[in-house]
Amino acid sequence: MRPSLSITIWLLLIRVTRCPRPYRLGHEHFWTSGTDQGEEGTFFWLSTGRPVTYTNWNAGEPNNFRYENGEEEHCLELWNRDGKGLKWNDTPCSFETFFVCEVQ
Ligand SMILES: [Ca+2]
Ligand SMILES: [Ca+2]
Repeated sequence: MRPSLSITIWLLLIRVTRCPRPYRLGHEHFWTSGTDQGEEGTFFWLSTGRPVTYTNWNAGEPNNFRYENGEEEHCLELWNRDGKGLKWNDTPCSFETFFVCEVQ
């Protein structure tokens, strides 16, 4: 059973407010819905099915890094890699981090 949006946001806020790291959001990594799982190097938004047209990659990204277990990077995250702000990185889809909610 999936939690409702209000419960999901509430759980996110609890997690965010309990973490003392930079941004006071608890972490330096945040998921977006971007992925290139369909075709390597061609990113689209899972949330809309539309292609990614604007980009804001960290230097050297996307690099589709391959890990020892064979996993490659196919999911798009925001990453404050150099402490200068959140930019994009492709990372393993199994990576556990925070997500961002869009409220309309
Ligand atoms: Ca990839
Ligand atoms: Ca990467």
